[in-house]
Amino acid sequence: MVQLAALGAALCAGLVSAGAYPPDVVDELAESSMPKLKDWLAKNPQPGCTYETAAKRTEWSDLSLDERKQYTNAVLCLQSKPALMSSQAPGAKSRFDDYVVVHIQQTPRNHGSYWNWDRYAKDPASSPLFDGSEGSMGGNGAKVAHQGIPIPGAPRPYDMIPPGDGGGCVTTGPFKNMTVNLGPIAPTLQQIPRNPRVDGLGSNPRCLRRDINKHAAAVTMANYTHSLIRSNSDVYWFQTVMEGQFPQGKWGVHAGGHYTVSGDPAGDFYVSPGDPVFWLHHAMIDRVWWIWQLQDLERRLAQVSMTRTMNNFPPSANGTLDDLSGLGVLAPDVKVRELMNTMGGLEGKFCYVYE
Ligand SMILES: *[C@@H]1O[C@H](CO)[C@@H](O)[C@H](O)[C@H]1NC(C)=O
Ligand SMILES: *[C@@H]1O[C@H](CO)[C@@H](O)[C@H](O)[C@H]1NC(C)=O
Ligand SMILES: *[C@@H]1O[C@H](CO)[C@@H](O)[C@H](O)[C@H]1NC(C)=O
Ligand SMILES: [Cu+2]
Repeated sequence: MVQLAALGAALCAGLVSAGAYPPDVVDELAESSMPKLKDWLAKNPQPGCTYETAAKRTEWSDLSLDERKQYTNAVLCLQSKPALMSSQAPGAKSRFDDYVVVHIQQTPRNHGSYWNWDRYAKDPASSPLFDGSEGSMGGNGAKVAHQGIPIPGAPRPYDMIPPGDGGGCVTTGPFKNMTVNLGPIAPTLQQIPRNPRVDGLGSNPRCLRRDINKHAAAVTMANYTHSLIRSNSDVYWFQTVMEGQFPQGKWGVHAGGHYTVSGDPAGDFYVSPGDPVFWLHHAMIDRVWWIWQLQDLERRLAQVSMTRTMNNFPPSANGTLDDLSGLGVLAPDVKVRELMNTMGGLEGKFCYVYE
């Protein structure tokens, strides 16, 4: 019903043609898991949040044109506000950049709308997300010759994602005039000017580049996401398969989504949030995690694994639910457990479902 209503709204806005995106297997799994969520809520009432009052996070192409423009205008607004972190990161020129700084600083140890990968996986460059229209998140980059994206540690032919048809500056859509300030740190394009600081936090103004890539998008089709959710009951394996098992030639849906955008900074492991579409990709990551939790909320709502450092380097203690997670000067530290419950975390400030 929810999907029908959303499709109806999009149809009335003249955005998508009837049946353009019928529910995929992951959407069906999410829909059929709602009774589990309602049962759990009945047994575990949450502070300040009920199924009826929960906000609904809506897929990009299910938003009306106006709603999409509100979203991209909000991003442009963040990009017009002064930075709070420019003393520690001279390259941070806006409030948007502040979030990129936090990600750069936290990469070695650890997001409204989302992007349902499957909808656009076959032809991402022509999709409502990247077609360059005013209702998109901006278009592909201009075509420039470049190599593909190397995947270190993967066997041939999975060691290189072939290039797409872009690679140059984005010239269409809401972010056509956007300036990228921070990074690069781990660029996947060769022509990116170097940052004046080794930590990537210096000022390095340049255009937003993309290389919308259908080869990477192919591993984000719904059957991959469905298998990820259904075949991994342990959070360690769920996380490991999601992030990719490169030595086995499996890119994973996480890397798949990042490299669907590619370019600069989206293709840069550290600086990727500097491309506004990062946030929609990571909202989908959150949605997939949420659907995974819904399969067994009693056990999965509060399951974490792995240590506090990436690949346990340098060696560190196991992460716990009481570890603090923060956004530097942007938000106070909170316990990880509060961030894992979308139905009442942070005393009910987190209260949302995905549709
Ligand atoms: C593009 O960016 C430049 C530099 O930030 C600015 O001066 C100009 O007004 C912008 N143009 C548009 C159409 O936003
Ligand atoms: C998903 O489907 C494609 C073909 O449509 C197939 O090549 C691929 O192996 C499938 N992936 C999984 C994880 O089932
Ligand atoms: C850390 O987690 C691993 C995997 O769950 C477990 O085997 C190990 O005993 C834990 N280490 C400590 C010190 O608790
Ligand atoms: Cu990511």
